[in-house]
Amino acid sequence: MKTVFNGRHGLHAATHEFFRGRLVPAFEIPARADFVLNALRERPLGELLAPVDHGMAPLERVHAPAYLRFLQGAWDEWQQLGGEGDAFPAVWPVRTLRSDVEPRSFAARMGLYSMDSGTPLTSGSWEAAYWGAQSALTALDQVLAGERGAYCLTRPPGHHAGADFFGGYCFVNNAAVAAQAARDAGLARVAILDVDYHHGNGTQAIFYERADVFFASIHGDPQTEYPFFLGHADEQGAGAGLGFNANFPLPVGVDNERWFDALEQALGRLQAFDPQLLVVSLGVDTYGGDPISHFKLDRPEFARLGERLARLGWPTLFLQEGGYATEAIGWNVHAVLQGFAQAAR
Ligand code: SP5
Ligand code: ZN
Repeated sequence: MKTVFNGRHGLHAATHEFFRGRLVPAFEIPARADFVLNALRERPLGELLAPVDHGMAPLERVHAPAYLRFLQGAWDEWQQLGGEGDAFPAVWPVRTLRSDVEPRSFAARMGLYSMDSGTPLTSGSWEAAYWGAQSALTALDQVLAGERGAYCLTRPPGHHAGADFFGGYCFVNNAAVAAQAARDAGLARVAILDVDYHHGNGTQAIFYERADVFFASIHGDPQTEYPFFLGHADEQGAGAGLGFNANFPLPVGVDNERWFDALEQALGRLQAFDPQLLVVSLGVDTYGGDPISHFKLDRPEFARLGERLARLGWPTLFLQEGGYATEAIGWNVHAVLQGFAQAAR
């Protein structure tokens, strides 16, 4: 299985994030991708490719042009404002406030276009995120050309980013960009399976009213886990999309058999949908040793996940999302991909 590697991921490098009233060392750091790359170099699963530039159009199919313009210029504006260190939002247009008027103030637009204060924006965030989406599109090209599977190694991740907001360490929704590009390439039905520990609120929202992209997610219960405000089991889609969204929230500390039960339920829904492509939002923060999450998967379970997905028989695009036990994520991701590659043969 080929890997498309976003060689510019390191341009997004936050030093700190807010946690319980203070700045703590950032969890979503460049070393994450380096550990995955090292594992793939030590025990190669296929060629390593660089991203091909597909331009802005595929991003604009998913994200609001005004939001993309904001992201592109944000660092310069922050500098002009005299911002020191990474940029954080401090005010949000909740409920009774207006979000239909884009203020001139940069501080206000940081809030308008974000969902949390836990996602530092740095000097190279836009460039890293742009090339991340290009990497996802390049990996999709491999699958569209007939490869059984492909993997996109990138950061920052994407699944929390909505059509017009960043958050949860995410800026551009790579899974949504790839799924939409697959639709635009002529595939009628695309399934997205999100196995990151956190609910993929951005991806869900982008496709919520659509019947052509099925979103299924297994994640920590939003009653207690980030992103808190989406990801409940009663969210089944709306309008034409009713019945094309399926959430499987699980309690903190859930055992692995119950996680795999939820996987079977999610896959049953996807099988009924009969997709022509499977996009996997591959977060490995479900790992027992993850510092911010509370599931217990380990190396054998990651291999089992890969094998199980291969047995579905669908062209499959893996996109890197979360996973914060930095030194373990390389081999955790490798286990999923190797499990897939061995069973896909
Ligand atoms: C893509 C992805 O996995 N995003 C996750 C965003 C989670 N943001 C909230 C982080 C809360 C940090 N909690 C620290 C707990 C330290 N014991
Ligand atoms: Zn996550």
